[in-house]
Amino acid sequence: MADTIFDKIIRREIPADFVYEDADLVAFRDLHPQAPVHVLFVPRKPIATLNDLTPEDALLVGKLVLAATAYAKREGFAEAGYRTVFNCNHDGGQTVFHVHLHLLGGGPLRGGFGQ
Ligand code: DGP
Repeated sequence: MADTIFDKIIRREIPADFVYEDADLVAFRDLHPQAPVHVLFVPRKPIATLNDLTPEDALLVGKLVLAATAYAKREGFAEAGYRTVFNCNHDGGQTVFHVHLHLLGGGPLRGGFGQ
């Protein structure tokens, strides 16, 4: 897979505002936040899109989700609520081709389904 901006961030070659990291993933604030809190949860493993996941990535995807929910709880907005999003490819609005989970919260969010 081609190197992306997120690989450079993971390798600390370009700066980012990290909020969490462990052996499997990193989390840092989105450069263009769409909510009061907008954090990206990114596996260290370079997987381009959701379409490239394999069954062996199932645990990794679970860890991304759990890291995001743990962060929302730590930051105190889990009960109020939040949104998690994986964009996939062009029609899904994906711009960085290294799988990542968006966590948006910290206040009421517009544009949800059914609104
Ligand atoms: P997506 O559209 O789902 O591929 O989301 C990519 C997000 O990555 C987008 O919300 C903006 C963010 N982003 C792009 N470049 C950088 C960067 O250099 N640093 C940080 N912190 N975020 C970035």
